Amino acid sequence: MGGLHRVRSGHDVGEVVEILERDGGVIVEDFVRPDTLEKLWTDLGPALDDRGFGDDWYNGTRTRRVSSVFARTTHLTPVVTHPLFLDTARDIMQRPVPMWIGRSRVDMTPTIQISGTQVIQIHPGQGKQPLHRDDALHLRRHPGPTSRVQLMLAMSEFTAANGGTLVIPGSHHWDDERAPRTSEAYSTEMPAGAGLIWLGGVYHGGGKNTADAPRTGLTIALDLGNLRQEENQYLAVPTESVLAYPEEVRRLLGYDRCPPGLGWLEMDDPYRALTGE
Ligand SMILES: O=C(O)CCC(=O)C(=O)O
Ligand SMILES: [Fe+2]
Repeated sequence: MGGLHRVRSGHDVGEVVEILERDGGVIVEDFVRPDTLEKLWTDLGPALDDRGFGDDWYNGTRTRRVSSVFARTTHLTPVVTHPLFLDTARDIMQRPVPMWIGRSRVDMTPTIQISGTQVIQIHPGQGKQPLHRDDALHLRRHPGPTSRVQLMLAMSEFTAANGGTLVIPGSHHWDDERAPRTSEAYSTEMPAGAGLIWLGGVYHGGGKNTADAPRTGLTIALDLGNLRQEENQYLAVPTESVLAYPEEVRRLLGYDRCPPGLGWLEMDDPYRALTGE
């Protein structure tokens, strides 16, 4: 299998779901408009400049990482609600789960939620990150149902030389015994404003930067609503920042209930407490 398939923003959601389920990833060439990207740079760039390099081999010692992204900018709605990200994630993860409650046979459809957010800036001299599956955070077994769909928005151009994300297409189909090899991985090459979407079971990792300028990506992970959020969004994003977003995004940030009954407050929808209704 070659590198990942490339589509444009208006591509049919159902077809992109098929591509994701088959290959584990896809590249959307024109994921955000230039003005959105510019606003994201204005809000997030200074925080990156102030941030020191990481201090461990996994997160990178020539890599700057800034989290709590929804607290730092109000311009993520077109990113997180992009149909080829959110609608495909809903389609892939919000599959009804049948159960008996007494003598009633009912289907429960889980919610999805924003889990981890980060701006990742890989500087020249950073070596490649070990290939890994991000759904390992939830100790998922493979192959199995997808519990994560993730976005990497290119805030700058991604190339093979500057650390474009390494991806092994189709590796979400592998079992837990098969080890990933770098020789099987493809570098994600995409212009600024493009997006890589991949499933949590796909082996991937940050690439090695042998170029002369940093590579900057913004990642947002959507997880099944019955799993713990990777990043603690309740503490990361102050209430006033949550309220700067529309209802759909507020619910994705965790102010929602996952059927049949996770996340309630006083046995009610936590969204009501957020908005003071
Ligand atoms: O920076 C990248 O391209 C990927 C980073 C990554 O996969 C991670 O930190 O989990
Ligand atoms: Fe990762």
